[in-house]
Amino acid sequence: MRIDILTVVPDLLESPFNHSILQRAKDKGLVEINIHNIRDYSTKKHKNVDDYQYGGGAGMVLSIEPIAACIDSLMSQRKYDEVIYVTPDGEILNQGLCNQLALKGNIIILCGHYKGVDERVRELYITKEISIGTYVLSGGELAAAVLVDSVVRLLPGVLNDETSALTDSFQDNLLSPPVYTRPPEFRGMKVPDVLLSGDFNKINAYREEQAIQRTKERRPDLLDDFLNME
Ligand code: 6GU
Repeated sequence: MRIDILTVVPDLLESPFNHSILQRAKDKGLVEINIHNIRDYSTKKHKNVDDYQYGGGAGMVLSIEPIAACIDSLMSQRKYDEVIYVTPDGEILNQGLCNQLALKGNIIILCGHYKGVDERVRELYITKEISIGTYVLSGGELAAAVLVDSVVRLLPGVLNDETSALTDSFQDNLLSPPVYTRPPEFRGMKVPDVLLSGDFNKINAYREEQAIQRTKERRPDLLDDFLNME
């Protein structure tokens, strides 16, 4: 998978992809992530990338020209499956959408800033608009980092244990059960006996029951979907 991210604050995307699972995915050649500074595509004297909005009102708007120049350049080099704009008025990201995006080859992600981008950018290039939740961030960069992380970890070969993404919270519409490691007892708090029993049928039954219990308590909205799936 190849991901090209367009931003006016490339520094914000310096670190998130250089550690842990994402770094390993890059090292293995499973994903290539390129950050593009929209400012590099400005033809203005002071490399401006934004302007006042027509009709008045507070806040600057990202101009279409430098964004178009950057996207046109990328599109002249290869075909893209999606051009995603991360924006608070997009479709809310969930595991199902992550799974779909993990099947794509090349994607562009455009990060908004200030009051957003000129509407014509959306009309001309954008194929999908994604929000990471019902709250406002200062810009799209942190949302893009969340999106990339949640998708890249699903690419085959990224996680060590191929089953481990399958047992993630949400993959079956259930939250994950509690987990424990050594020691078996800490300040009188014991690991549940069943997990030490070595009986895998019992352990699996315990985990499913705990997952359902947890989902019932914390996310009853998910449980309805789980029960409809069974
Ligand atoms: Cl994608 N962008 C911004 N600026 N705020 C958000 C968001 C995106 N998703 C949730 N809040």
